[in-house]
Amino acid sequence: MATTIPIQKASGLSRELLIGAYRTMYLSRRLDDKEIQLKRQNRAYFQISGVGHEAINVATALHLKPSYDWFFPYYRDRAFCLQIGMTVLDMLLQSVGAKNDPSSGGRQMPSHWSSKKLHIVSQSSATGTQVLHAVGAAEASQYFSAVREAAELASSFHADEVAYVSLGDGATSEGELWEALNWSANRKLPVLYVVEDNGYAISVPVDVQTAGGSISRLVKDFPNLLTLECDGTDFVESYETVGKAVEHVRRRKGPALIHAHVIRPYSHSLSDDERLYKSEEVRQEEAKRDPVSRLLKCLVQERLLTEKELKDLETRVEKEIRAAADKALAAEPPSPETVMLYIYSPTVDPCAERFDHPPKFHGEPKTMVDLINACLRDEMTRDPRVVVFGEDVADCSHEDELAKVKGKGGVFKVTHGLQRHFGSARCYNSPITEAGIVGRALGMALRGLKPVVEIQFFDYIWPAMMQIRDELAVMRWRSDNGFSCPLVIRTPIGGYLAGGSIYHSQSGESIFTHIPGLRVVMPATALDANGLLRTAIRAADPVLFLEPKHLYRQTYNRSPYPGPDYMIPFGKAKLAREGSDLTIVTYGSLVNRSLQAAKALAEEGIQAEILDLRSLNPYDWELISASVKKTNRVLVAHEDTLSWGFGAEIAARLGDELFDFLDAPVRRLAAKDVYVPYHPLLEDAVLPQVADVVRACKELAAY
Ligand SMILES: Cc1ncc(C[n+]2csc(CCOP(=O)(O)OP(=O)(O)O)c2C)c(N)n1
Repeated sequence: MATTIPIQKASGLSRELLIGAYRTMYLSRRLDDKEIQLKRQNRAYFQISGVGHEAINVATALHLKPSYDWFFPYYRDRAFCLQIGMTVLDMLLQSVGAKNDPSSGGRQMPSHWSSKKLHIVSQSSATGTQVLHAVGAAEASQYFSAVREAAELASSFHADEVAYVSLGDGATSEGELWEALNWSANRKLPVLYVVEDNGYAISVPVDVQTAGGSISRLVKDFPNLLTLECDGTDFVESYETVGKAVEHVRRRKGPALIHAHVIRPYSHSLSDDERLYKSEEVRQEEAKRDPVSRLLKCLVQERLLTEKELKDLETRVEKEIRAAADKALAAEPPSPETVMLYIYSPTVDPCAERFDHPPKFHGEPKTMVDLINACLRDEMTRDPRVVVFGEDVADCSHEDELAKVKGKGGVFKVTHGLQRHFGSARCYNSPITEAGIVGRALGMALRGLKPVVEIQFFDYIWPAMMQIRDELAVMRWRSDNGFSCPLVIRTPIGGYLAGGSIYHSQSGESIFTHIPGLRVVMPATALDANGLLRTAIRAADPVLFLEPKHLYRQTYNRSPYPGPDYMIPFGKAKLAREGSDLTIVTYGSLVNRSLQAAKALAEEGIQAEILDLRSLNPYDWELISASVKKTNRVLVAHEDTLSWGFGAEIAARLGDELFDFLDAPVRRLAAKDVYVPYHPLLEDAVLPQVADVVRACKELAAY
């Protein structure tokens, strides 16, 4: 950037617009100062400022429409959110963590704004995750344009709407941005990216962060992406730049990225001291580019604002902030009893009776793959908002080839025929981007679509972990029930296939059952897979649907098609076998192994009762309790590794709540604490076998 700072020229913009913009910028600055004061007085608990970003913020907001476009701002976007319609009081209520903080009800740090009405989507603190949500929101827009019946059901859709997302220069290093740019450019999605480059990510300068020190230089050759660069401290230049970008996006020419050079004259947050890594010279250079004083200088020089008008404006701003601060400081704090509210939907309970719908069987027995596919077909037929995407899930991406081939439909063929039947808008392939699949699905779900996405193998879910743990599962809770993102992640899981080895055989469900806000289910039969998947799709919260791939095509777990309304409520285990001597609490691939073991045990006079949990979060404590009270001996058996596993949780609770009913210690049978190896002899040694179940039960019975 040039070191000499040109004076802004207000030509072409109305006086009203310029003074209005200045007012918001000044208000934003003074509000930051007020929050800093409150933090120093220990009346707020955190502060992060938008200082230095005000010009590009306000310029951008002036080109966008509240309650019409969609906004995914980051924590420096105070001036943006004020211009879009949030109030000073809204912001200060979050600073003090008030009960009536409209963004989060006292759950999130300040500067994590949310407004359902304005379409400001709740943000996390994770740098970069939000870009995928914006792409998903834009993908929803494209979907609504293509699938009219879905658009008719949308709560808000406009053919030229824009999804705005902003991020810092540091956040551009996150993989999510590259996944987002790749997909949004390829699909010409209506996303407006604004990179607010203040030269530092906490203490790391941009030339260390980014190859060549310029994000716009790196991305300028993305097809369909309009890349523009501006001095984001110059309001007029910013306003003109954003105007061009927004026009490109509204006209559906593709996404646009604005690289706006701004400053961060205050420390990163009040927990940081920038003097530790920025010299006095650097700080003085930055101060010269202060966007608020630059615009003021322009207004004064061009005689758009008299001294008196300026004084009035400043007085009104101070008054507004003081009045809001008084209210915020007097506001009621949140009550501790409410802390568990809105982890899940308060109105749709997937354990309720309405999700208990009997089967109407017809046809020959079908495999689990067939009945999952049948459920997807039924649900896509019932609701045009159900959309399926993932890696290889389509039959054939190139439609002109579709008639000439049989179609792929997933590496396990679970989604076979969906693209051919419902069209490429409703079932399509995604790049290999697990974070992208989940993050985009989240953005679509926010807009009322019901994505059912596939992660090709459970072993590869990990890039999506940030999206699952920090975004998907948390959205409803952190926005105090303002936003929700109900969707289904289907993924094949587990081993027993021989040859799957480390990267195609992993289990790991307990890592996900540990996440509040995420439902986790794992069927063991074709019928249960069909009924549970339907419940998952019709429920109102995110569901991780784990499909033991070893069970996909077994003959012993087949079932006739149960009809298009068959549903099994979550949290209801199945009594897979009745017995009186001990209880095996199990699920997934261990259900059939336990049944086989029970036959052998019966020959020795031991009657094992087997509970197939089916649903892991929530799980059926009632049935477990009833069974244990009857048999007084329990084995928890699962395919996942032993230590810190799902069985540990059940065993702990049994010890805690049913100790008096136990005649033996609770036993666990699980995989060894190691990875699944390639050679079948090694795999067998790691995963629990029928003989292991028999042995564990005999020991338990003999105790
Ligand atoms: C994924 C993630 N990693 C690390 C952090 C900690 N952190 C918070 S802000 C920040 C720097 C972000 O820099 P930049 O994107 O340039 O934005 P700026 O704060 O400079 O406006 C970091 C590393 C985080 N919040 N999220």
